[in-house]
Amino acid sequence: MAREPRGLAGLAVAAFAAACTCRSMLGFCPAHQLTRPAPAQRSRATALQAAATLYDMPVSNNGARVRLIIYAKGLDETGTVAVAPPSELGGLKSPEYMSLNPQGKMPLLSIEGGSPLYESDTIARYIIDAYADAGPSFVPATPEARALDNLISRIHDVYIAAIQSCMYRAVPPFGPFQSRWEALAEIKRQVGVINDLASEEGPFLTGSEIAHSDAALFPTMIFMQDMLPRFMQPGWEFSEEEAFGPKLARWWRHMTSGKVPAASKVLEEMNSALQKWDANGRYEGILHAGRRDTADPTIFDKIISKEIPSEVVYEDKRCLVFKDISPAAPVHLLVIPKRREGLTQLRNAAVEHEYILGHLLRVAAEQGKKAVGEGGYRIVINDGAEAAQSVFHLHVHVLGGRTMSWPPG
Ligand SMILES: N[C@@H](CCC(=O)N[C@@H](CS)C(=O)NCC(=O)O)C(=O)O
Repeated sequence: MAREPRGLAGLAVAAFAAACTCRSMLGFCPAHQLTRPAPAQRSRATALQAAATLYDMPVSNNGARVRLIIYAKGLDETGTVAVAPPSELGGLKSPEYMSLNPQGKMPLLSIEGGSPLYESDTIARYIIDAYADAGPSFVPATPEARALDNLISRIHDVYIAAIQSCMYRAVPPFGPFQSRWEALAEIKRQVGVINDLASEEGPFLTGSEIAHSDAALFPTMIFMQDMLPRFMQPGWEFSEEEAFGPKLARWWRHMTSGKVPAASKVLEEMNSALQKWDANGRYEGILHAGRRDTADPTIFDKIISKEIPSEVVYEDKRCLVFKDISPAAPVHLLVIPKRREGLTQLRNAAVEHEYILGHLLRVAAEQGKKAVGEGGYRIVINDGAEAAQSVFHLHVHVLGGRTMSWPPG
């Protein structure tokens, strides 16, 4: 049943809006930055007690999933559910917050007289259930549509939200992915999976009525429309139609048309927080977005694209191994990354290159063993012209088939 209005809407909204402007809103801050405000400054929204308080910040897509449902059901306007920043509880990693949500993440729903809830999926389902009579139900009408709703939400949670940090975090891992590029490609693939599943008729993902999966996916798509274009490069051109697929592009247009006021509100909240991320240089250091490999192409690009023929002995999605055209030993292979990612030289190596450096060495070892059998082989990486590096695209030499001297010349 919908709860009685408590008239706290103004306070709750004011607390949340004030939070939009504070520095801690500009990123997912470490706990020590989220200092507890003095009691006099604290919002009265929680003190005056709505039936529940959602602790969240505008930029949080996981929280926006719950906010969208709260807004569509009018629970904020009636003061039934207040929305407040985690700083009201001392910040995400404060003992008070952690005692309510041991994950130390947003969103958190504190329920008057009840146990706190965390994890956006659980909170969203609770709100849908507890306030079933307020506004749209968010529950599709048929078992098939409900199964589709659950499936889309789950794909979003397990395969997209889990790796979304590849779009905005400086360093890996991005969920199970060490490579930003591979994580981005996976996000794109999973968006395609959801596009294939989405209702043909629309305008929502499961049909004519808004459902939980719309609330789950929409905020993450706000991230995507803001962030994916930053990663544009040949072979990764961004357009809504191309990146989202035809059904999701049509759904996106509907959700952003103004015809779904709760979606418009979430869009505005998230976009204004994302603009601040941008203004604060969030993407400047991010590989493939603000920080790109702008060094000149080398002959290896043409070898990778097969414009120039080479004797390839091994290839996978990350690297190419081919015979050196002026061999310095009976066995002389070059192992190179297919994506240079700024690795013109080894000295540019950063945490985000660990996945490819490890991969190159493992493949070099495999190919070295294969080429020399029981004999020894030497791995060489020349860093800089003084060290005899001639092509400025990182490459690992595998040398063998003769006795080597030490030290190398
Ligand atoms: N699986 C969780 C994920 C929650 C999550 O990662 N929240 C982010 C904001 S969208 C957060 O609190 N990040 C801050 C941190 O991890 O310190 C959910 O769906 O609620």
